[in-house]
Amino acid sequence: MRKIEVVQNILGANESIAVQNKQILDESGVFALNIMSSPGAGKTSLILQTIAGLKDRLRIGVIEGDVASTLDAEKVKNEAVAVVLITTRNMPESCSLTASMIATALKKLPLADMDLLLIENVGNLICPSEFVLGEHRRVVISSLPEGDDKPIKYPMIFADADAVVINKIDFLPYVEFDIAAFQEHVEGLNPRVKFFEVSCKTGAGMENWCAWVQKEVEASAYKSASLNISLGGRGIR
Ligand SMILES: Nc1nc2c(ncn2[C@@H]2O[C@H](COP(=O)(O)OP(=O)(O)OP(=O)(O)O)[C@@H](O)[C@H]2O)c(=O)[nH]1
Ligand SMILES: [Mg+2]
Repeated sequence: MRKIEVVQNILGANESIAVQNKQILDESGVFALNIMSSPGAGKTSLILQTIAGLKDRLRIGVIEGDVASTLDAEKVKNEAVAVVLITTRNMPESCSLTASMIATALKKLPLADMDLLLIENVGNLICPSEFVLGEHRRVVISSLPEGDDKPIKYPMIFADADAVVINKIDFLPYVEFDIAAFQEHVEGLNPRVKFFEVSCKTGAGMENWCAWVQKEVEASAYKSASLNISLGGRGIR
C-alpha cells in the first residue's frame, strides 16, 4: 500500500510541474516536442535534420538529455538558437528526463527568442513514457536495425505517441523490417498516430516531417492566441 502511494506521489508531482512547464511554454509562444527512442535510433540526427530544414522559418532551441556525456549537446550547439544539456547520471531518475529537470532547463533558455523547443530524451523505450514534461507533442523514433517488433515489446511509449518516425529507411535492402506490420501494431495501440518514414542519413522523408512540425507549431500559435483571448491558456495534454 505504502509503496504504491509513493509511486503515485512521484508521478503526481511530476505532472503538476509538467502543467507549469506547459504554461511557461505557452506564455512564451514556444512549441515543444519530446523526442524519445531507444539508444542510437536517431534522436540527435533527427534534431539536426529538423533544425537544418526549419531554421530559416523557426527559431529552434534544444534540451539535450543524456545519462553522462556532452557529445550530443556538442553536435547541436552551433546549429540551435540555444542548447541546455541535462545529464541524468546522478539524478533520482537517470533513465528519463522529468518535468522538474525541464523546469530548471527552461529557466536557462532564451524562450522569448524561440518558436520551437526540441527535447532529446534519454535513450530508452520504457522510463520516458512515464514522465510527461509539459511538451505539446510526443515523438517516438524507431529505426530499421532495431526490428519491427518494438511496439509489441514496449507498447506504452507507442500508445502515447503523437508521431512515430521510422528512421534509417536506407537500411531497407539489408534488414528485415515489415513497415506495414509495424504500423499495424502501432495503430492497434494508438489509432490517431502519424507516421513518417525518413532517413536522417540521406535526408529522405525530411520534407514531410519538417512540414508536419511547422504545421503543428503554426496551429499551436494560432490556437494559443485565440485561447488566450477566450480562455486564458491551455491545459496539460
Ligand atoms: N544509415 C543511417 N544511419 C543513421 C541514420 N540516422 C542516424 N544514423 C546513425 O545512427 C547512429 C546513432 O544516431 P544518433 O542520432 O546519435 O542516435 P540517438 O538516438 O541520438 O542516440 P543516443 O543519444 O545515444 O540515444 C549515428 O551513427 C548516426 O549517424 C539513418 O537514417 N541512416
Ligand atoms: Mg543522441
